[in-house]
Amino acid sequence: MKIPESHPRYESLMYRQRIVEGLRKGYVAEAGLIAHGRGEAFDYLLGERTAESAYDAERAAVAAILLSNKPVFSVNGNTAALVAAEIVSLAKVTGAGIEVNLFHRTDEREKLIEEILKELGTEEVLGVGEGMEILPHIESARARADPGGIWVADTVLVCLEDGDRTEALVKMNKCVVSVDLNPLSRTSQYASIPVVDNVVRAVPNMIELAGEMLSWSEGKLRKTLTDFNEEECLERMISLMRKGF
Ligand code: PTJ
Repeated sequence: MKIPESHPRYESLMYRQRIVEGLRKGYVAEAGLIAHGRGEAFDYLLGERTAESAYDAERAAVAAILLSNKPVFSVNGNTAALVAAEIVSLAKVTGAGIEVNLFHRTDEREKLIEEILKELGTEEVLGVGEGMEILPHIESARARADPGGIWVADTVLVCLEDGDRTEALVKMNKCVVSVDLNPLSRTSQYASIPVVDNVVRAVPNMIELAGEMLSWSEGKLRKTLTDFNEEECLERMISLMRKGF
């Protein structure tokens, strides 16, 4: 479908179209359409822009990633459809690994997302095929963790997913950065750094922040991280949504 650029909701419709195309190509899950609609509703409540406290979380997330020995970014169907190129750029700037992790996992979807990430320049895409470790207390395919990736990572970026994996990863003493527009979701509630923002704004913001923060001293990065309080950040986001922007 061709969306006229003059349409007042052009951008939103374009992102919706990307999800639909991802479904047609076979790498977005059917449930990904429902998840996207839920995200759109939360984004309305934020005025479809990055709130100040979300930006603070994005800055803390970049500090955590830059301070990590082994950061890994997890990619699912919706994330691949919306921000594959941006995830690859952020991984390049920060030296992070990229791992495919799917809830509605099939070999075909996993391979298609691997191809997308490789075409964008990722040399090694983690999480694909056999030989994965299994995270404890998770019964879905989301439990898969690459023994050279998320399994041994100290910081993991997860976008648009439910909370059981975030909880398991935090219990394994990993720093979990989540990107989820719902501040009440289990993912946001359990994450070490909950970014309540649309992934299409959060990841580009983090690329820009990383460009600036790469030259920061370790002390300045540590201070940015310790100054961030996840509970306060979520309270601010919930209050913003209640009051209206
Ligand atoms: O590709 P798969 O098989 O791993 O499946 C991916 C989905 C998204 C289908 C799966 O993880 C899922 O069902 O997720 P949930 O439980 O619906 O959670 C998705 C969360 O992401 C919800 O809280 C949405 O509000 C939020 N969300 C949706 N779109 C965006 C978003 N958050 C940030 N940016 C968005 N664009």
